[in-house]
Amino acid sequence: MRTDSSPQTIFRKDYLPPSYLVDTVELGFDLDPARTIVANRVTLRHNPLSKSRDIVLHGEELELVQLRMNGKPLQAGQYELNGNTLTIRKAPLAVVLEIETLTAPAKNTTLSGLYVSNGNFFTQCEAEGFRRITYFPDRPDVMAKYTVMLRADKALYPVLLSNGNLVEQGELDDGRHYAKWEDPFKKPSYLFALVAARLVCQEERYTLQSGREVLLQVWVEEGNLDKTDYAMQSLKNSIRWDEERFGLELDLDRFMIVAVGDFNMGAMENKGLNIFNTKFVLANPRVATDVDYAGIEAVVGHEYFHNWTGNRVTCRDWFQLSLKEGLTVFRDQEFSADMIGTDSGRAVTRIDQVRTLRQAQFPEDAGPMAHPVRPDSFVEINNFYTVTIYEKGAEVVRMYQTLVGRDGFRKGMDLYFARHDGQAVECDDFRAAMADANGRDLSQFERWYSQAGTPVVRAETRYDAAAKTFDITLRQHCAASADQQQLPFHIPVAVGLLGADGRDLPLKTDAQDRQGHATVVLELRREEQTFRFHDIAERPTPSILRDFSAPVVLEYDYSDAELLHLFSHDSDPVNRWEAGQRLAMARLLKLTAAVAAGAPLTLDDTFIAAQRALLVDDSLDPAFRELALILPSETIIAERMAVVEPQAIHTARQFMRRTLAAALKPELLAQYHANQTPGAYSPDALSAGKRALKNLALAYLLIAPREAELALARRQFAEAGNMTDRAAALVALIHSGSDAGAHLHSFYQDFEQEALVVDKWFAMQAAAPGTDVAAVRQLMEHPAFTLKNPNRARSLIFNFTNGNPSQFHAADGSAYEFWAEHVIKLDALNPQVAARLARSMDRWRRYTPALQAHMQRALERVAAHARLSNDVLEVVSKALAGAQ
Ligand code: B3K
Ligand code: ZN
Repeated sequence: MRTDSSPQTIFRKDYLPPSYLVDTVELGFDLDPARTIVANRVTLRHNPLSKSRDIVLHGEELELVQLRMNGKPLQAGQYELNGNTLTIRKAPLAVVLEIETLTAPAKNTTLSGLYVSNGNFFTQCEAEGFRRITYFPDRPDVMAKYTVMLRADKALYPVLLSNGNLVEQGELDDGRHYAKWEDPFKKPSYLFALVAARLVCQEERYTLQSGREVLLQVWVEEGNLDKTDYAMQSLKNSIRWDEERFGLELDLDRFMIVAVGDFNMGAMENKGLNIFNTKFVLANPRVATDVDYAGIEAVVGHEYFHNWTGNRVTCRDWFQLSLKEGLTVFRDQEFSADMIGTDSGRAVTRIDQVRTLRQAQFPEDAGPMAHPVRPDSFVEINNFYTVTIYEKGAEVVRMYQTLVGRDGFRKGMDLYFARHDGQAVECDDFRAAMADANGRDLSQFERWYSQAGTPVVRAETRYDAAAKTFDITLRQHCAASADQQQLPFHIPVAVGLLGADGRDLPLKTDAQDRQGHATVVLELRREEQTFRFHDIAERPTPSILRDFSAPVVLEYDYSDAELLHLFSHDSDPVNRWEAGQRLAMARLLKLTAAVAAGAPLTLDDTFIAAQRALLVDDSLDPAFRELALILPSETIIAERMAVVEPQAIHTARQFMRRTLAAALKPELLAQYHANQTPGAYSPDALSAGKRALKNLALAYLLIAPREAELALARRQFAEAGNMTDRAAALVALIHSGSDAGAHLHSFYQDFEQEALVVDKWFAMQAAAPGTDVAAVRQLMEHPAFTLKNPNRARSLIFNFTNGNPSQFHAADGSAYEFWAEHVIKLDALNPQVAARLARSMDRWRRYTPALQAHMQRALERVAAHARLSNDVLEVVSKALAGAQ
């Protein structure tokens, strides 16, 4: 909790190298939920790069018992304890500190540092949790070797784990035991971890390509041992993939994944001891959906890939966070795509990424918390684990690959590791490696790291029939932010041209390379540039920004005819999907305006026919068809409006869905039956795609259901052999408004022992259009609800505030009051989770004046609260201050 009233802003430009470096850390833990003793023996030496001879240690919520320097106890006057820093001035060049502190893990509800979850001990140190365990220079550029001794009651905590290798274990008096772990690699403190718990594991010996054998373990509570297969399989796939694609081998003899039910985010890449939210480990067909399976594969991969991108090469300071996160997201995206293995499967993953960017990152980049991929300042670093750092960061990394090719990208990665293994570096070092390995000038590319905001690229075209040339003029601009004038970005724009028959024309540009290809990557560097294509015999339809080659908004005045042409023929699946989204968006915006004006609503037959043709085109992947038929979300529509009217958007979108459902009923029914997946459940992409399309059809069929459709859903609910189908049927029933109560009840009865399924049960109710704030308050009274568990809090509250816009923005502002109340309540328990909830109000200035007034009042109520964390304070003060 904040002790003074003005939280400090930390600036990238103020970076100074650490005054002392740490060689070794020996930690001893006497674990006890109420009173854990931590003994820390750390050897430090002065850093020649620093002018200061002061040792600066961070510590939070610690009780200092003893402090010794080079064997002698330090008295009160020999060090300064100021808030959260302990300073020893004018220290000797070589220092051994022995520090004994006390902490109370059972009282730690922040889930940062050492805490207790369901009676077991876990840690979370990134970004600044290690200072809640012991006094330490808790910054990522201080890398040291760790030895850890754990002591705990053997009956209560039979399993004692930490980073690296187990070197010793044995019995102690009084029913206690110990385990000693040694991590052979230097690491920053944020990668430290321990687990002391009653857990069991699935384990396996696995042979690396080099022939070395490693031990892989997935640790869970006993009742969950039937849900670890997929995580183990994903881990093995990740290890193999990183060897094959990047030549990177697992550097440890032992690699552990541990699942915990109380966790602030998805998972954590602690060296050799990844700690995971149960949501990204536990799966079997009965409890997990296809989306859950895909999430497990991606997150297991992500954390494993951090072992090289993050752990072996880490960040100099937290402003460089995207150095490891953007790169590792890119790596996990490529891993998931390669696991599917087909071009159309790869495109489906790419479309999903574009949807996430538009749903979450573009709004963030246009709102009060906008920041560059490498921020210049922050108040609370935990607020910067954002979609910009992660997903836009991954887009920036992807652009290197688009610019230099797959082989060039690999060369850049090789050089990056050759130069920086074992170091804590900056985003610029990665860019330099990519540039140097490929002999490219990537200096302008730096702006992707330093400038916030989503660039808009406006395209215009000109066809000269006589000269047979086609010109594309691209003009870029990016709204200047409060403190930044934007300079042009270096933007790769992949382009193809379709002939009247729908086929790609072979391309001939002024550049000499890549002649005759179907797609070329134009490099836009100036504010405006024209690119010429030769030998174009007919006016083509341009397919611009193929594969979403840059995280920008593309504006081009497509006619409906051109969009329909692209929607039926584009060889690039991402742009084919995109054409459908453009067709839908134009209509949704008109319909929303009509709703607001009280005008009649209509939907043209051309659009319906295009949707029908796509739905029944069996030559297309079902997964692709499902994505192409999902209309832009209410949030994405809102981003396109000058003044957001959530109810009008909802009504318009529902009208379009209802109209499509009525017009396409026979086709939907046919697809429902054609895409069944009988037999044993498999999470593979083809089966998952079939289920997705089938369940989309079911959702449509239940918009205005008659008895026959209701019967379909009821039967699917009762007979489903997997959670994907069972949950989809239940959601369809809830949305249809018919007899959902009984089904919700029986679903709960069946799964009340499965925490992750109970989360789904709350989530599907929270996001249902019929659920108002009063219903949410009532759900909070349910015995299974608790604010203390982040997954549970998110399942109900976040799914309401972020996933149910027409109810969250109820005209009377009552849901904003609810929001304020729960930001404050959560903040007292867990500032990180509270600050995430606080972000639900980011875009408040874009709503109608009446809604804005309510939102401002709610924001002010939170801001005025006496005991706010820096986390929440930063978010709400930026929201109130921002001009956007
Ligand atoms: N690196 C962690 C995130 C830590 C978040 C701290 N608030 C998970 C990941 O990105 O892999
Ligand atoms: Zn990560």
